[in-house]
Amino acid sequence: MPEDQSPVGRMMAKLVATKEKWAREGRALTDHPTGTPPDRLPPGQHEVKNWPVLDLGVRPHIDLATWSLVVDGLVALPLVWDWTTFQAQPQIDDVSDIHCVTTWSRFDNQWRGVSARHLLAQVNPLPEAQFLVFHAYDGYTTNLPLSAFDDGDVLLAHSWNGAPLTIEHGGPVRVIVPKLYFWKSTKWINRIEFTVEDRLGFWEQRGYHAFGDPWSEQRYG
Ligand SMILES: Nc1nc2c(c(=O)[nH]1)N[C@H]1C(S)=C(S)[C@@H](COP(=O)(O)O)O[C@H]1N2
Ligand SMILES: [Mo]
Repeated sequence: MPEDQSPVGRMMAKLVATKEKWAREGRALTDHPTGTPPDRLPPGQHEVKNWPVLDLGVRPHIDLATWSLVVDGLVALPLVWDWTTFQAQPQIDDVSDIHCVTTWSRFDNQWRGVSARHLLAQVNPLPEAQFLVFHAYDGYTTNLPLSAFDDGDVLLAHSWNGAPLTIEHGGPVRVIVPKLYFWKSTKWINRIEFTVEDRLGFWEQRGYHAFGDPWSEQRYG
């Protein structure tokens, strides 16, 4: 095809050349290194390499000798685990991404701990149990459907990237719910309560979404 030398033709050629250059350079794909599908980042999020700390400002120091996890409410077999009993449970490793409602995401976090499904098998939720409330040592609470907790990538994590979780990130044990915004991933967990109704947690009472799916941007409301 002969080159169109009209003003519009020259402008189009320049535009196409620019777009071709961008495509070669991977313009606007800078958040996605080679091998990372662009759809790994939910809408409105950007990738960070550090790990920001967000909480209510109270970071409880919990002695492992007195640490405990209570699981109660609508379950057939309520339990209390001390540290030794918690450590004696089967352990899983899972790698997942963090999506914080404040728009940062952090890829490839390596968690180790006790899976939610193992916990569910120990307590045997009653048929009327539809939701959970996590309670933490700092007074924080958050809610989610039992169906979201009953997932292969949900765990009670004590380690991150091969080292014990630091206090600021929720050690000795925090919940990890990778498919929901990170405010659902309760730090310093000490009680999991099974409920019939969806009882809103700390941020949910203050306007955050009851469910919090990052892929449909359920940030508020
Ligand atoms: N116990 C407790 N868990 C908590 C919070 C909190 O204040 N207390 N903040 C939540 C919020 S809003 C976020 S974004 C994440 C932050 O976790 P990080 O500090 O490890 O990044 O923890 C969540 N879990
Ligand atoms: Mo948050």
